[in-house]
Amino acid sequence: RISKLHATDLLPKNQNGWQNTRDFLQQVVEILYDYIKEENERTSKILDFHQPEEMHELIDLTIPEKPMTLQELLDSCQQVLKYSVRTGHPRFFNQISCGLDLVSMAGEWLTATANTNMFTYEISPVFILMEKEVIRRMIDLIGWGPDQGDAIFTPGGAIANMYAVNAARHQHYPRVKPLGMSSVPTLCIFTSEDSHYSIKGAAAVLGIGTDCCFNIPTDNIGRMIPEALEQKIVQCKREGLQPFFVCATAGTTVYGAFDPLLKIADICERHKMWFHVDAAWGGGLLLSPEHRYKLAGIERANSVTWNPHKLMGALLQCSACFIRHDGLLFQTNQMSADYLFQQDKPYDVSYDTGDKAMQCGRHNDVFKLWLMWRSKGMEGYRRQINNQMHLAAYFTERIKTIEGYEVIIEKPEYLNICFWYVPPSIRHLDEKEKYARLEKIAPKIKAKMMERGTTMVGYQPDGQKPNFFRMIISNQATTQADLDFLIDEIVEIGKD
Ligand code: ABU
Repeated sequence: RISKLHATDLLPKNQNGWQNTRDFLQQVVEILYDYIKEENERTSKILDFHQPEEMHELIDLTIPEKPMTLQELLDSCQQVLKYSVRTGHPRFFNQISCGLDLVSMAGEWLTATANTNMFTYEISPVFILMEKEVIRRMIDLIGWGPDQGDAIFTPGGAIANMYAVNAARHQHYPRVKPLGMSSVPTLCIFTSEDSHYSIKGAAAVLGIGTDCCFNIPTDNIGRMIPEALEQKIVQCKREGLQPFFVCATAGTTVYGAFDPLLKIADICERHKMWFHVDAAWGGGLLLSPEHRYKLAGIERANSVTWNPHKLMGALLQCSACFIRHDGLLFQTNQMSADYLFQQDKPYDVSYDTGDKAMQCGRHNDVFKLWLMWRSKGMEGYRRQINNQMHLAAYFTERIKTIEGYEVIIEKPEYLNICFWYVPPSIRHLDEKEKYARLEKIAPKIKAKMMERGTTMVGYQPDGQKPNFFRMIISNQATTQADLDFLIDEIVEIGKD
């Protein structure tokens, strides 16, 4: 029946179209059910990889002149999912954000249906209050006082980091907002060489300049060296620059390292600088009483980035920037648009969050987090995160016992395990030759893995280190057997 119908046969165009609407949505949901079921079956493939030109042939992506039928739309939904990567598959280890939490997904469905904007209480009364509640809970976990802290949910951690740099600059140099950078001396900021590239990106966007974003060296497990930081700050001051911002990372992207927050906090205090912690990845550990010590000192931060779409497993996107000084987000970003933020509304307008944000329209990212968090409670998260830490330790120890595997960091601090796989044919080579050949091994194994569609794991080079795998264990569906599968698969593919 649906094959002859069009969108105009549905609500709201067709006021008698409730049955059609229900049938259509029911069928969409059936397609999603099938996808979810299949994604959770270990025998199903993670992806059906094709080169872009081939993919163009396989799937029609054109926008037509004439309306398509509902059946054609359903077929499109099916096709799109057929060629999508199953990021919730228990053997998907490719990204820091992976897994599909079904309660969070249900939250995202509701959010899409409610389809509202997070800039005013007027149009999002419940979600605004919910956001305040969740932000408060996260601030308590960071460890700020009851009267401290505010936050804004942002489109990803890179933007959250940019909010932090901007707030810091406004706190130190408020004249930049009206007058621009010509009103201040040359500013500079600091972050570790293993930190996320978005700090440099923020320097570029905010007019500080990438050359004035200094990368501080890290130790042998990827943590910023505090003495090197202080030396660089002193040198910059001597050269006439104005250091004002330090980013410490809690959970670096490649090695999962935690910078020494307490020592960095001391340096920032001594030099009267803003102390930011990029805990986009590591922030979730605050939910584990056993592992939160790795973030000791975060309570001294002036700002924190924390992405619940990473370790906490909220659906993409769910990121937030926390600022300890309440009111600063408003002061930094407020533009007072009269058409949205009228001051004579019939409620307390401090509940209108829009003027805290750089963006105007803002997606509701809190509902899926709130619903999921309620489904687990604090206890559920503690179990989930401790289990992932246990799996990471298992994986690390296991590969150390298998010929050909070489770990890069003997005892990783977190859920990133970086390693080489050295195939039998090059094991006998001297170190120099072996490392030269290794550059091509991880990409080759990964390409084969994608062709097989059985599992996925990322790789990258780092400085002098040739391409190595970066295993991420943040998918709550993953078990020990899935890790064993990956280990065997790499050995199997790596055979010459
Ligand atoms: N900050 C995004 C990290 C993406 C990834 O490494 O999976």
